Amino acid sequence: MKLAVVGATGLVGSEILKVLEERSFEFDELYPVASERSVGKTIRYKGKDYTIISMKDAIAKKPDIAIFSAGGNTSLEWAPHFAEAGTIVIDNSSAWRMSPRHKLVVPEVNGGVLRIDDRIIANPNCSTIQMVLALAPLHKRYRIRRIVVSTYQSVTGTGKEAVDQLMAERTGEQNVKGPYPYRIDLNLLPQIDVFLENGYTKEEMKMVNETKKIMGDESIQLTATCVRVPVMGGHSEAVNVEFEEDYTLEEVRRLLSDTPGLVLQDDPANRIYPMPMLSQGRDEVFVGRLRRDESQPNTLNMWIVADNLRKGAATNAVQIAEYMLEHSLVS
Ligand code: 2RA
Repeated sequence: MKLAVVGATGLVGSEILKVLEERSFEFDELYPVASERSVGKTIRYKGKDYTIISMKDAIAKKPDIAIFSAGGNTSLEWAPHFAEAGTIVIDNSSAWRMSPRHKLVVPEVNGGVLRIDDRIIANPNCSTIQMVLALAPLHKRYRIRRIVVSTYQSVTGTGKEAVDQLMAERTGEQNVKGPYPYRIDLNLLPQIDVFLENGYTKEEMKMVNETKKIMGDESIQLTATCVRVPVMGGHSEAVNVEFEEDYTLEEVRRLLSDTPGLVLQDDPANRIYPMPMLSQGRDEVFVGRLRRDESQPNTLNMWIVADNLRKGAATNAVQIAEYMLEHSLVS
């Protein structure tokens, strides 16, 4: 099995390599791919140096699977060339997520949609992944009518330059230049990605549209407010979810506890609840602060936290690759 990692030197690309190593993902050849300026440099994997190669060289090697984390434009330009060579592309960008011809997958939720002829598979947005993993078992049992979500998203979601901006501001540097238009330390930004005509940001509409596609239910109503906060360990989300049917908190706890990949951290009396610093470096999605919304029937409040670089990106992408291999979908 030949594996390419495209964008191997980026924040998510590096996490993909870390996850592959931790999960002892088996392959015969590993091709790290990055921009021309990185070609010829090396990355270290399991104590061995691997030379970074160009896109063209990687395509020529006809990898079985290529995990992309190189941005939407790069994916739009190069993923089809890998696919034509027979490679299964698992792409972390938003380029293919809402394409009707491409699958958008969280393996534990809708892995069953994957087929042997899938060539470009989209990895959902990090803030979507953690929410749908927690909501899928509840949707199956009670049918979701409407979701109201507010997110508190780590600077790692923007990338290395954002982390550098936060750290520089935190050490007292003045007039720090970085991807954010304002200071992020001791501040928060009610904007992630660009604003659209309807007043929402692209990030907020990703949550609306991707959730419906992954859950396979266009009837789910969803509104989102996505906020950037000066946090490192992961994304947090306050979710208010209205069901068609009523529920009991006891059954909700059991359904969540029984879901692979979910960890219930819900003992407020002892200050046990999910926090980004507890999720950093972990692959699970953490759920807590479960309580009935007493302002309207059949409605539940939840707090959902996950490392956006792990389950929100690298781990979910690797799990899609594992799913394809485990179900003999790699020809
Ligand atoms: C963010 N979800 O957090 C977006 C992209 N990673 O910035």
